[in-house]
Amino acid sequence: MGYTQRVIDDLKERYADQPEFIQAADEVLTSIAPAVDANPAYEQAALLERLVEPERIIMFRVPWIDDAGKVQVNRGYRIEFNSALGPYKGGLRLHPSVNLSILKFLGFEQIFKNSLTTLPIGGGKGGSDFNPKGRSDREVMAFCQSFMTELCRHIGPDTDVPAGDIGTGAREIGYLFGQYKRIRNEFTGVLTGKGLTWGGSLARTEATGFGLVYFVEELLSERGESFEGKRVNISGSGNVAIYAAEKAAALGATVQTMSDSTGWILDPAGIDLAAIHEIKEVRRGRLSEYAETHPSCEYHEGRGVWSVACDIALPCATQNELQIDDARALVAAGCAVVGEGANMPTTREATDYLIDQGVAFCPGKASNAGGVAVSALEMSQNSERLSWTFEEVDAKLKGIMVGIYHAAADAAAEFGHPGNLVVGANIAGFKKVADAMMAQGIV
Ligand code: NDP
Ligand code: 2IT
Repeated sequence: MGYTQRVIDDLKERYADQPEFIQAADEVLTSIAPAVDANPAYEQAALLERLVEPERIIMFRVPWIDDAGKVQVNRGYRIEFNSALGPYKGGLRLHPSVNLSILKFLGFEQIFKNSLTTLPIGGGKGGSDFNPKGRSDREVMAFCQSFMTELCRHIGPDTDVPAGDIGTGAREIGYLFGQYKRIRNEFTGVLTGKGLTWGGSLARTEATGFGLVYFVEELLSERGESFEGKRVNISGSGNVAIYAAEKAAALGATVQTMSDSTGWILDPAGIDLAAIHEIKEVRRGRLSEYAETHPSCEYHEGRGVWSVACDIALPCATQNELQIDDARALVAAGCAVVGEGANMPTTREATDYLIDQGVAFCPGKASNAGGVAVSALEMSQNSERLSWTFEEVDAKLKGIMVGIYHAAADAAAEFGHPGNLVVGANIAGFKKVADAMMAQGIV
């Protein structure tokens, strides 16, 4: 049995209770096996055994007081996974489903994603099982202050730089930043996704969604195609989904669907994105409100965006939301491209099926890297105490996404899987991290 397979088997036994982490690690390790087996020095240095083990996991209690005066207790986490390429970098997820398995999968993916950006950032992730939904601003602030009171001992602009993810947006980053500054007495770029008047980067809000569309646009242009006239189905209606929809529509596509955790909408005429912005970003409401004011739209409870025929599918909500039956329905209806905006939204079975059927599949660690890439640009701007224009940041973002597409496509071809961007992204991301870890000794 080869070295890579032994590490996978050991991991499956050791972390049998962490299915999402095993899913992510198994996919990466399986696809980098040819690159690993070509270099026996990796095994001597136990490179893979070190790669799959976080450098540090911080777990802590987060007590706070709700509006009724009751003490609430949540669990807080930060996974400092790998610092070979730079300070740990990655978002904070606030969602009741958060646990160690989900954060380890996200932190592990982040290592390779951040490597692909070409920018100097290591991989990390964190969050809490706190649910911001339905909480008042004061409750969210109380939670964020308590969370940061502990987290601030472990992070810093040259150590670990968190950002947003599901449930963590501009409001939460503001409260977290305020508390860090108060305790540490430092105004530094310790978080990204900050407000534009206090150190945030222009285009960070748009970056993940825009970046996803730039990545798919490059793939299409290699085939002599574009977004013009394409039917695009999107899942989710949060930060990533909204700006993916905006850019796809700007490039001439019709965005037909969006969803939230309650239901989904189909508007064949093209979704009115100003209305979505108002409902989801301003009022923090439900998508069902869209249907009330848009008679051309259908609203359905539950899940279902992948049952609608489309040319391009962009899953932008959460992990394992595009499953084998969805993949079969998409292929049967002629979908040619799946671009992941979320992290690991497609199950392994569905991914393999889509690739097998000739669908151009863009894995999230490549296609959603635009968010963290602009976060790294925010760090640069904070270090030089300057702000770049929207156009400057957007142009850099586009260049980075086009570069990631070609790095993944080239690595796929080099290792005998032309067109397989899963293999290509994993190998291209891995090689840089592996080189750095080998150079830095046994740490
Ligand atoms: P948001 O919290 O802004 O939006 C998440 C969206 O997905 C919401 O519409 C939410 O519905 C829906 N959703 C979340 N969880 C579930 C669930 N369990 N079932 C059904 N729907 C769900 O998060 P983001 O847009 O920031 O993140 C979306 C995805 O993109 C995540 O996988 C994240 O890790 C990934 N990502 C985010 C980046 C960023 O910069 N923000 C960068 C790269 C990847 P509802 O409104 O009902 O909560
Ligand atoms: O999954 C991700 O890449 C993010 N949530 C963004 C991380 C970041 O540091 O901007």
